[in-house]
Amino acid sequence: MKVSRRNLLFGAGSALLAQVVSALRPAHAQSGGHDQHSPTPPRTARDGRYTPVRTPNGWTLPYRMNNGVKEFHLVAEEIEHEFAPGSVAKCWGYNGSTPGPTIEAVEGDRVRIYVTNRLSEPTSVHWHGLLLPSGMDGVGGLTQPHIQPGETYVYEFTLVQHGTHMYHPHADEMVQMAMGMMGFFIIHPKDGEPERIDRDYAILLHNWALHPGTYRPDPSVMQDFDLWTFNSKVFPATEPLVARTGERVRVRIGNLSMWNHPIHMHGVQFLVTGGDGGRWKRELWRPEVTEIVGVGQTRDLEFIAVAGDWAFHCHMSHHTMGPMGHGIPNPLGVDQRGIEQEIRKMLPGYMAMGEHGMAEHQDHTDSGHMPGPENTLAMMAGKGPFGNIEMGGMFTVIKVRDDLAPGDYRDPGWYRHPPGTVARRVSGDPDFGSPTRRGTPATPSSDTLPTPKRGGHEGHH
Ligand SMILES: [Cu+2]
Repeated sequence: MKVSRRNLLFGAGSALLAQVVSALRPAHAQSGGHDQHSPTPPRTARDGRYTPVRTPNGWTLPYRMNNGVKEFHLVAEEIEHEFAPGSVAKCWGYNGSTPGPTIEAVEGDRVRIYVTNRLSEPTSVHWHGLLLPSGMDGVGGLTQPHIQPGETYVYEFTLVQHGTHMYHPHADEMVQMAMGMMGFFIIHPKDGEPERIDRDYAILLHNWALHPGTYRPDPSVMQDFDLWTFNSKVFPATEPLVARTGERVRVRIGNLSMWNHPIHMHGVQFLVTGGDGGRWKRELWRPEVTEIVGVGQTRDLEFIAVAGDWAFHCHMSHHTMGPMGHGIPNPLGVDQRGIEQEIRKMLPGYMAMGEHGMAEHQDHTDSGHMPGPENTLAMMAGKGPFGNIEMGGMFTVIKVRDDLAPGDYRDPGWYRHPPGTVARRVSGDPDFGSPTRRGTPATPSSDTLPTPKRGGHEGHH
């Protein structure tokens, strides 16, 4: 489901509308000059001049001002959720979506959050990482009575910190989180950002046991999940992260799944600049290309955008794939002609790993030879300008272009590479050239083999 700001405006009452419009104003206030090297004028988030967070495939919860208090209203409920076209499930979430809408506020704000329980079992909401009075911490049975079906509770506290935080139930957690109940709680620093953040994205990591042919996630699964998601979507349904060349981009990652995820970005070295503990002191920042975001953690990744189409994904290779059976024998190198059809007579939906690798699966499904089971996705479904991308799950593309207007988040299509900058075929002959191969007899030309580089590692000491 996609809820744009436009939908929100139309859906909201007029009092709310004024709030939403004023909440949107910072986006436009940010649209001025974008010279990366000009000093950032001092400004504070209290002026309303922060870059609103954008939750790809998600949305931000509108609030209402009531005597200086920001009032939000969450509704815990069952929803119909589409992971990607072809895979729909009954999930649980907030206000019609999983993840629930992003709550966004500023350090120093007083917030009042109503929580209505429209589930058929008790729930509660824990504000993960927030510093607040113990009785507002949302642990059912420990710090409050459970919110019974049909009831509404209210939480109220002052935000005394900033950073990338989350919310989720602390009642029948195993089930409620497995069903999709979670969201971001982003708090901007009251003194503003030391460097202007031009685009501020937030991606929540999750995993789901939606067995092929079924319509409800299985909460009993502990390790062997079928779907690995960015904001509850799998590639290619994940929205791209769009930026203009030279912009400072922050991607906030939160993990409420059951696995740690090494989140990997192509094209740049990003800086890890913060997380649950707010924006870190500069001495703590680290240049990385992969950052493990552990379960229950958040991390902020910042970089200056470089033109191109750059893959952005979890580096656990099974996490960039759609549903598959893991308990299958390894038939790589085995001629399987005829065997799979025989097995499928007894085991509908059986899918052997390919003889040459798994990339052939997509060719099979594309050609209609392999209809998958009902309500499930191909393992790898994405298509790019050069062919199949052979990815699914926790994968998206960072699309950086020179000519984007500030604040334009529309998908700009595929990158047009400058001439001469794309890898290209030089031969179709497997005997092409005279590559050095270990263990093969020396060729007459062996005296001309390139000398191994010396000193390549010395620089590290
Ligand atoms: Cu992963």
